[in-house]
Amino acid sequence: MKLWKQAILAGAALLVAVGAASAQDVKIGFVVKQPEEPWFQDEWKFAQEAAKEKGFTLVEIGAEDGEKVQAAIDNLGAQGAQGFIICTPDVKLGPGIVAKAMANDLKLMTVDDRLVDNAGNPIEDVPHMGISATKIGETVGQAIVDEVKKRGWDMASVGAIKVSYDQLPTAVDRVAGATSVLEANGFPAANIFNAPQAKTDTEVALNAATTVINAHPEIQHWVAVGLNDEAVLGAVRATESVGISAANVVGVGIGGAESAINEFKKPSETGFFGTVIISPKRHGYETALNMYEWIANDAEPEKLILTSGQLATRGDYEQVRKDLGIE
Ligand code: FCA
Repeated sequence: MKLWKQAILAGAALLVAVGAASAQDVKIGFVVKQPEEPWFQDEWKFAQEAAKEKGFTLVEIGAEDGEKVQAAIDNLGAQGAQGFIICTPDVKLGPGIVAKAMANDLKLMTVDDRLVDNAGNPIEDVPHMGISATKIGETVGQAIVDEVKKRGWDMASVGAIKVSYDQLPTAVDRVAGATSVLEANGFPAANIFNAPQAKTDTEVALNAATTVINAHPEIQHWVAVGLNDEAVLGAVRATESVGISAANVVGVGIGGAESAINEFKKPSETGFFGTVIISPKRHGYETALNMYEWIANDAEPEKLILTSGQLATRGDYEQVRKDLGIE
């Protein structure tokens, strides 16, 4: 009887030990397309919080192109990781990423940008967390409409710079959401000018927007939309570079990370009127936690989670960030 008891106790201790060891053995990659962008740094920061809390290792990798993505996945496999989360530089790499993950026996989740297959349809098997792109775009559009009305501008004479990045579906949905609200509120479709960007950073957006502004010297009042804060900041910088004052510009971005905060902190108001703050905590912490649960406890993550956003301006962004738990 005594022996039995001892055996059971020893077995229980062993189980506990195995459990603890496996948390330490869990290694998860977090691969992002633009490591220099504050949004992605925030995602990493919150993902590391999950790692600390659960005791696993989180490997941060920046992968700006397809080759780097391939190398990152092989590298994670060689390091003995069990899974990774990725925001890919190009959603069309989808089938290749899925194949590489399988070859390396790695679980795969995506964040922000959803992989597409060869026909351009989302790869629904891969668990994904993205933003509610259309709805967030609509919030941008409404914020602009409200501010244009407040400033008493004649809607028919306002120009809109639409900084677009059409190879990324979430970007298309975001700007389409914004322009749909502009048009529904009497904004002439003919005054919405496309400023396509080949890369999603401020400098490229600035160049694209400058072309639009130079082509329309008749326009006195400008509004600007784009897929993220960097895109809208590019448009705002473009208006500044040709001497259009902040009072004549209403740009509303999406993100709410350091790029937007720095703008709000400037001593005087700029044309960057607001941003729809999205949650790097959910996209970083929660995806990492879900991946951990999948690896350690076989709990499969939901296939699709779409997160929401909240409008913030110079006056209230600190409070909004606090409310969202992303200080
Ligand atoms: C895309 C954009 C990022 C961020 C993210 C949620 O990846 O490029 O700036 O908005 O979606």
